[in-house]
Amino acid sequence: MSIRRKRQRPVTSRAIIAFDLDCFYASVAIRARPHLKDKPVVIVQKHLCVTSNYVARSRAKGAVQKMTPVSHALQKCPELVCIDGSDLTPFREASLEVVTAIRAWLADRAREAAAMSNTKPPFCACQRLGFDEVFIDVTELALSEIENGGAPFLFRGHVFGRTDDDELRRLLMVASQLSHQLREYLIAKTQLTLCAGISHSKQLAKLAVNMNKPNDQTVFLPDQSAEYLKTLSPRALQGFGHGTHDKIITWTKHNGKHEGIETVADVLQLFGDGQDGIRRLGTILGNEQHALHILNLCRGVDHTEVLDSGDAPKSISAEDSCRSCTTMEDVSRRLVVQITRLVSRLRSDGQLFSRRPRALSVSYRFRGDGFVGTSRSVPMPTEIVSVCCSQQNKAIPKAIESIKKTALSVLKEHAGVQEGRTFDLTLLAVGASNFSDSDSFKGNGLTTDISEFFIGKAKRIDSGKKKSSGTLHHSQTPTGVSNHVQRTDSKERSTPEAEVRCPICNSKLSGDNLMQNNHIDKCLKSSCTKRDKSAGSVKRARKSLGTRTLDSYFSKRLQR
Ligand code: TTP
Ligand code: MG
Repeated sequence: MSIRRKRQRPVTSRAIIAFDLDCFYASVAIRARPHLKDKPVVIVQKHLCVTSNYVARSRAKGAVQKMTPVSHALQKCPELVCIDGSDLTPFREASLEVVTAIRAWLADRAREAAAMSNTKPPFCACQRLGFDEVFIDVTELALSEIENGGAPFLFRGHVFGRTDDDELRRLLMVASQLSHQLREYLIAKTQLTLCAGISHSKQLAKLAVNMNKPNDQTVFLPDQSAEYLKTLSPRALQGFGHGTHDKIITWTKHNGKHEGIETVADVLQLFGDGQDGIRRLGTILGNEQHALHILNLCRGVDHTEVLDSGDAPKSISAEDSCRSCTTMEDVSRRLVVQITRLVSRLRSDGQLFSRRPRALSVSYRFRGDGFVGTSRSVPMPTEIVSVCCSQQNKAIPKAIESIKKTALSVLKEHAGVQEGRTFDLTLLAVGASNFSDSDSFKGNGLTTDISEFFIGKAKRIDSGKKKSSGTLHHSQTPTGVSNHVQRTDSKERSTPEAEVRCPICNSKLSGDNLMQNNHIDKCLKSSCTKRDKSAGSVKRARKSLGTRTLDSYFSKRLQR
């Protein structure tokens, strides 16, 4: 099954909602500690404030920006409550909870619309980006509400810009009503607030989301969007990341141009002269298609579709951005910690989605590489199968060892990181992707419970959508190594985690505890009796997936 795409309507008459949860990590942390509701709170990772609640933002008057050192923030606002955010588990779970609730609401609404018009339920593609952003294409649903005559033609929330297109205006009015109702539902269900942007493209919806924060929504009418975009920094455009920015700056310096690229207008000034500009930018970026996409974005043209990505993440990774890593001993130690984290997450993922990864990526960055790291993909060692599919504890040390061996050989072969060589790494990461069903491994005792089987089945339909779409870009060379260079500043942030969880007993450990005390081996031998929290979290996630997922699975089957 491929990712469902809608091409019936021109891209200029779509209705897309972008959601972004408010101060996400802080909201999740405060939800678990209601007494902190009115206190200024920051979430801390490696001595940096990765986010803060809006009380802190207003009290510290802009001094507690994201990524501010905690010491600095505390100087400005001594009453700050600092919460350690190094364990990403609660944020990951909350993110799944939100997206599951969104899907359930959309499915209900689509069923109601279908019942009224006696047609097929309209499809709303729902794409999660990172932990706290979701795009939804509500075009079909809004149209069907208009046809059913139940939708009021009124904007909900703020309106920015203008349009002379009456059909689009009506569509966005209904989309803003849907967005408002869905936000109300999510706030009631999850106690997390969120902002929404509504427009005819992902780009404009995403820009609108940030216009009125927190807990509010904005419709962006597109007629004069090109003029508005010109005044923005190009970094405000999704797709214009550090890598693109750095390459253009290097090129301008090299070519004696001193204009800089402060605004989108500057980029158009340099490359906006038709085919020549596209070719020039294509040479700089190493890809003409990407150049065309960037220039289109600068002009407010964005035809990218909302791809229904399912709930399961496309890739899972663990990374360590370190000040300096210069010895093989340190590389090995850091790899074991990251791989243990990865294995721990793959184990929970296997329980939830009945799947296993087929590709292992090893990413690294040397001092002086700026924000750009290099990533190599190789086939995942097969030992991971027993960890993900049959959940065998005793397979964990073997899998960690085997992944470490593979990662070390990638580092040696492609980055020259080996004994006797001088190097200085500032990032080491391992990731898993290219997931496939674990069906063929059911014989290993994977699923015995009937409900687990059906949830696994429903999930497998989603992962099937992804596979055949070809969105997994592991183009492997005959040696099994892909050569793409990856930006490491993507919105799917895998923020460095100070601690690691034991994949067996799930207790929190420091990297040293894991290595020096050989915790995993000890835990295996003493068949650790600590409560398996990962089993608890899987249970909770299943509960929040609820019967609706199963219902929609069955109703889809009945329609076929
Ligand atoms: P954002 O959506 O950028 O920020 P936010 O949700 O905290 O605040 P806002 O109300 O402005 O949307 O990022 C989502 C989460 O990602 C954020 O809560 C913390 C985390 N994060 C990092 O880990 N590293 C970062 O550099 C940033 C910016 C965020
Ligand atoms: Mg947010």
